[in-house]
Amino acid sequence: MLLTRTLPALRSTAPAGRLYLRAMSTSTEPLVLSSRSPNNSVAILTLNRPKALNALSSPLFDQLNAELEKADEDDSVRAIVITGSEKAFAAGADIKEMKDKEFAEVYKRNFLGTWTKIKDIRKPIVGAVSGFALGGGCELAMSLDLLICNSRAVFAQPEITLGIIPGAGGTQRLTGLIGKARAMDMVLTGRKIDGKTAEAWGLVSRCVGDEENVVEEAVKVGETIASFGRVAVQAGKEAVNASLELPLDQGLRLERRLFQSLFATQDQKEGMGAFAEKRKPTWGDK
Ligand code: CO8
Repeated sequence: MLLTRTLPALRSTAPAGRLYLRAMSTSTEPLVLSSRSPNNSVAILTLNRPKALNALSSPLFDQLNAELEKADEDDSVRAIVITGSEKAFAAGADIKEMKDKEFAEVYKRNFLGTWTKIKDIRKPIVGAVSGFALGGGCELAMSLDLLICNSRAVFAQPEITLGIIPGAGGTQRLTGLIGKARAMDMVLTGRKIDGKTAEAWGLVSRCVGDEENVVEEAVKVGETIASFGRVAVQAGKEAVNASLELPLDQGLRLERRLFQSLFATQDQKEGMGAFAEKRKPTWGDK
């Protein structure tokens, strides 16, 4: 009886990627856990404030940024996965940290401004979302390159219920991804949507079923990306992200220049040569 009562509680705070983690979380552990995929090519960063449903406090975000920069500089890492627990990817910015702040202070200190650093990471980042991705949690997810969720995922921008609006992409990226009508619905009513709906609306790349482990799926995606040449992968990420910022003619010009510049790489010779010789390419990342 005791076991059946405690098991769901254990499940709900377990890291979504527990298969890959070296240790379970305790209060003395870092706010972001770092581990690797079995073949070492994918860095897995797990948000680790399970009791606060991974609320994104400033110290947590600072650690996340530091781990991302470390992974970006580490040549053995070719892709990054960010995940949370089964119950919560992240339930938003830390409301308790924010609630007494004043305009002048948050403006002068650019409160939460460091959230945009994630844009500077050159390696692809795959998000693995289970449970709540609310407010800043949904915005963090949307700032990643590719999102995998499960059917237990819940996405929402509930800021309106707190007397504020989204501040890190919940009106901008969200509208680009799901369109104005649905974005207005989510931003102005705080409507929650599940993983399947998020997939149907184009908020995530893939929604896996309950029987599948979302982190395993994300790592598989990361390992697929990791199996390709890093220069082309970086160029692909840069070109797709540029489409969010540039008018079409400029975006197409940038895409064409990046495409043409890849003919200066050994990997282009290797990739096309291997195809012609019917063999597997060996990427040199140059
Ligand atoms: N901040 C701080 N603590 C939180 C947060 C949060 N966002 N979410 C949950 N917690 C804490 C709870 O306070 C609680 O702590 P305690 O045990 O000490 O009381 C613990 O996590 C567990 O939460 P609940 O008991 O509420 O768990 P439930 O399963 O009953 O409910 C919910 C889960 C539905 C997720 C509920 O906790 C909830 O509604 N949370 C708040 C969600 C929310 O409103 N998020 C948006 C926050 S605002 C925001 O993200 C703005 C981002 C702007 C970024 C700008 C960058 C420039």
